[in-house]
Amino acid sequence: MGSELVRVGHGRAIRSRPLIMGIVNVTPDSFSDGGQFDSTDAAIEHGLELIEQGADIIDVGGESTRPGATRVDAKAERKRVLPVIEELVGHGVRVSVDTTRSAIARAAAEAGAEFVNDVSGGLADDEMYRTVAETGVTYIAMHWRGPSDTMQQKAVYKNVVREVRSELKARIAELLVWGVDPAKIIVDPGIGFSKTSAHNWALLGHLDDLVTLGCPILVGASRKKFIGELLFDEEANRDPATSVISVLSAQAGAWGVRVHDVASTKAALDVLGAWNKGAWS
Ligand code: PMM
Repeated sequence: MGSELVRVGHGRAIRSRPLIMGIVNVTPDSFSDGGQFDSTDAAIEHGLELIEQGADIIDVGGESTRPGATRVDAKAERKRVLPVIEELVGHGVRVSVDTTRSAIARAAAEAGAEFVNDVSGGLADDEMYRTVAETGVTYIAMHWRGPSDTMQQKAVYKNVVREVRSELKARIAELLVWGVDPAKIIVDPGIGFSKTSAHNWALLGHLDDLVTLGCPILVGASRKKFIGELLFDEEANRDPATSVISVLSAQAGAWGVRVHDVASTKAALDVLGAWNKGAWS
């Protein structure tokens, strides 16, 4: 599952560069693309454009998970994501479906999606792990403590890194009980989900602690509010800041980064690759 391994200090091995997962939100209310790609054709076009720019995987989502967002019904979610997945798969694109619903995950897998990206880590749907085991998809379990409308009330930790690590470890253990192939489990700290800015930075600064869980790590920090808070702005400069986070995530051993601005992420990671090559040649 992935790119070449390279040597880093202290004998640790990381990938030469993490995979780039480009985001296609097929939602009219997405906080990050303003609903620009809310039609099927526009979403497909955007996905293909992100591939041109260097994305390795396209993550297709039909439900906004921004803090405070209310749920879209399953029928509407399916109608948004399936035609986009089918078309992208038809173009040979590696597709991930961003869903918490097992029925959507199953339909996406049957349409050729390689990954199920579940922001609830399986906690929102009792049938999710069975579906993952039966379909054989690669599963991304994100750290989650509850639905978007109330999640920020659960941003309470004594030691956020330790607690997120142990809650992810419990997800991995349960997936294994369901017979999911350990090589097909990826975990994600869930930046911004039941986390304050301080929690997000603590998790990013200790990503290497999560790497010791033994599963590939995906990082989804792109354009999130905590970056705007750091920079004292609402929108400007979040993309370059995201690229720096992607580079530092790569250095810490991340398997993948989930981003909106694929072109600048690719440029930043190419620089990192050349830098590392130069340092070790
Ligand atoms: N963040 C969002 C949606 N899906 N999936 C994973 N695995 N990790 C994330 O951090 C994540 C996600 C919310 O961000 P968006 O609305 O900009 O896509």
